[in-house]
Amino acid sequence: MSDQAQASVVQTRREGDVLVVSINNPPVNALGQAVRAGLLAAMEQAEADAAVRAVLIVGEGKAFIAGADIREFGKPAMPPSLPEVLNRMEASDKIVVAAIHGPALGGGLEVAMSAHYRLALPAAKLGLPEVNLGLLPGAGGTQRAPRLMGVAAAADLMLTGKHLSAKAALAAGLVDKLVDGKDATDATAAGLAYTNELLAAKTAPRRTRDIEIADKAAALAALDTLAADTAKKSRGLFSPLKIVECVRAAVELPFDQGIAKERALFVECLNSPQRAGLIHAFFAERETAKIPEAKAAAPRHFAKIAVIGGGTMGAGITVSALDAGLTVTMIERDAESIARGQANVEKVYNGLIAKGRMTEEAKAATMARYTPSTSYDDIRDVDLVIEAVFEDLEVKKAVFKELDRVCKAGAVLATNTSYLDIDAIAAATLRPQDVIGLHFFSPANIMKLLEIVVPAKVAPDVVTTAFELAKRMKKVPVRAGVCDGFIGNRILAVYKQAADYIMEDGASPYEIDEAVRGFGYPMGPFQVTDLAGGDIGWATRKRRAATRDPKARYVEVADRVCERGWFGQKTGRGFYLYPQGARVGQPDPEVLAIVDAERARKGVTPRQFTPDEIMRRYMAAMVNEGAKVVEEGIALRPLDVDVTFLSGYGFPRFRGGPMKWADMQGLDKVLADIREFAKEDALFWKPALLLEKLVAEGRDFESLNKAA
Ligand code: 3H9
Repeated sequence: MSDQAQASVVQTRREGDVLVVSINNPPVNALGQAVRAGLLAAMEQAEADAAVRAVLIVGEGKAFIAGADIREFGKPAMPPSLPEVLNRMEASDKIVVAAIHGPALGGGLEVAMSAHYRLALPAAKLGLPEVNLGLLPGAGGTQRAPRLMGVAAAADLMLTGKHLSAKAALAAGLVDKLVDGKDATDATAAGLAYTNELLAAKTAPRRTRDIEIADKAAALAALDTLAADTAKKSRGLFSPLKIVECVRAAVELPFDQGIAKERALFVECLNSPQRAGLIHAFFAERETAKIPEAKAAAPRHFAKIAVIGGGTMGAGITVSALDAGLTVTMIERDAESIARGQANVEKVYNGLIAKGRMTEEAKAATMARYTPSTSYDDIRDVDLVIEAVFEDLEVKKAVFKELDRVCKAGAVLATNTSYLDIDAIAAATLRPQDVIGLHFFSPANIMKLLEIVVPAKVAPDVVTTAFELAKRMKKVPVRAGVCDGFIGNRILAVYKQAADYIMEDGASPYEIDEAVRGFGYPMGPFQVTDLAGGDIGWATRKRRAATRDPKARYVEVADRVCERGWFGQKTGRGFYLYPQGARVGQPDPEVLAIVDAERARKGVTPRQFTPDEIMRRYMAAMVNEGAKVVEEGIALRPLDVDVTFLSGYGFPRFRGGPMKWADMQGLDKVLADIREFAKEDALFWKPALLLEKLVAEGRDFESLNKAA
């Protein structure tokens, strides 16, 4: 970085006795090397100038400072380090004040805690969210936060990664003063006034490092409990326990030794594969909104929408839309169904009221934007329609014919199908350019993923409208092409099949679920089947039976289970037993007997699988189909596959997604596995051409993310 670039990201100017240091590194003032160097230079300048009596630190633009520059992690360290800059800042004999008007996160809050005094504007957000990136606060945050706000509150801030409002930060002792104002200019003015007040009162520097932690014995005992709790809750995550260790060091050790301990543990986190996975997930989730249509077409205006269908899905979508501030008309076929639809919507809000997370008044205000109807004529003026009726092509086509008849020109017509041919649905209208897929995941008001499925004839501004809707609903959108199952369900069908093969070849469903949980999933595939209802997959298998390749291996265990009426949790048994409505299932010897009988019928001699062998197959199937989905353009980039699985299928976030996982294993290793498995079943384990090509060229999936 040149001196000029440094000069431009950190600017200094004199205002009377105060050196105003403003950070101007869009978009979020991340603490890249040039900013760190600029801050250090500013402190040197202040110290060298006898006329400067105080330093005021402010951020330009929307943020104060959003933290370290995450893009630098994993690359060689570039001095000066942030801890070095901040120790220098804290040690200064001139008083240092931070004025915070926006996000002060991670390293950004660490800057503020190293200043001697802090003030906040109402829009400030303060937090130490490093844990979400597989890290811990590594620039003194683990040592300074407990001194400023107490051990328990600081540990909670670091373990949850939550953001505190300005008011909450004041109450917690993180800031000294709250002032009115909205932007960087107001922060500078308020910061100058406060600094001048401090100077007038001859206030001395007040260093966070010098604060004594109260009642150390009680704090240490609480930390023992917290460590045990964290070990239980953080399921396989590396950094949470390291955070607790750092907080313990803050209590037990002198400040400088605590900082040394923090540094050592920070570097361990930095070097962990979890950090790479989590940071990949952070950027990938922001990349999926970058789509080819975005450059060409602004979204269409929408405020009024219609949801067709008031079942679980329709009601969940309605709640999402209402929560996004939209006006919703729900259509059902008769009075009874629409009453049920409305009840489904109200049930969600009543649940929130029962938990104290919503008031009756807020519910009434929200429901005022909801209109139930049994007539399509009531949606003549809506801007956007989402159809969520029974999953049947003919039923959906009939709905779209109706929509074509009544909706105004330019209305966006979306279907929530999870696998049907959207081109065929679009062809049922005279306006295929307005028809798109919006695949929500159940429960639609909670699940983050939204697959935006782009049929052949759709207009670009309908695609951007769908992305805008996702943003308004706070969903994670992924652009997908049309095929059976789109990105997620198509890949799921394949690795589920791999799980079935492993089961028939010798592992029990319980061993497979355990291996998958051991990998970091909250549940294994057979538990998921039981939760979703075995009848759903059964219906899909029957639908596909006619087109199934007769040479393809087909495992009938799930069909045998369904034939007995064992559809999972809702029927009290499925692959597991759920006595008296239990949520957690117990292994069922009768299911094992079905598995044995199927093996015997097929002449399979069962063999042992270690958890590692199970996961090698499970993941190889997932990655291979993921590569095919990218190769065919169904997903724009490998990262779109990653985000689909992270946001919609419970894939462990710390592994970054299946494609990132494959990159970290080495694509050559994954391909070698597939080739080995292909010796048993060449039809199922056919390597994706894209995978073969990348391996031949010595490239990884990430190279495709970068090139896109
Ligand atoms: C840390 O601080 C470690 C230290 O303890 C120790 C150091 C030794 N770096 O989210 P948005 C980009 S770890 C680089 O869409 P919003 C982002 O990718 C850090 N880039 O906006 C996007 O780029 P693009 C701890 C960053 O308004 C653009 O900025 N801090 C960083 O919805 C806009 O972001 C965190 O974990 C970064 N740190 O939300 C905070 N942050 O336009 C992470 C953002 O090219 N950041 N970008 O797609 C956030 O939570 C949100 O970005 C924030 C703004 C709330 C700030």
